[in-house]
Amino acid sequence: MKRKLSIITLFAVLMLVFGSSSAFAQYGYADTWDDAIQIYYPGDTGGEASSTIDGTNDDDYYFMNNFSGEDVNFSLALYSPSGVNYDMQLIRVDQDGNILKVTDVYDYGGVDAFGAYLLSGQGLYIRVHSHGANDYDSSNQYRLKLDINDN
Ligand SMILES: [Ca+2]
Ligand SMILES: [Ca+2]
Repeated sequence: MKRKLSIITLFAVLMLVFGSSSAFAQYGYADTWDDAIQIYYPGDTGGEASSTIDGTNDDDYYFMNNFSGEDVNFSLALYSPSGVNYDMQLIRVDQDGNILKVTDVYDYGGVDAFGAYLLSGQGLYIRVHSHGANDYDSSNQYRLKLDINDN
């Protein structure tokens, strides 16, 4: 377990180094795990976030924290701005930060949707990223919507 943690820490440090290099300096919002915007705590009924993707290397990380909650059935929907296509990657982790599962959400085009359970003791990173080389728009925001469904 210690070894896994240190690999993840190294990964985070590498992401920080890349995130702070000049090529990506203009991004600066939720670019790494450490900067993830938390959109869910146990007991929340839903959440929403919006921002821009400024380039093909710009990532925006969000986080659902269910470390102390009950199992929840959730739905995510990502609405890309008109004319561009963004996708979601989901990274499920345990309380020690170990990666349990990585899921690339199927690309439906301008609106992607995904539903699943987030078990008690788990967290979920949501990485919003561009689909293709020309899929970014620093002027118009995407919208990420989280719904918590009745179990
Ligand atoms: Ca970003
Ligand atoms: Ca998409």
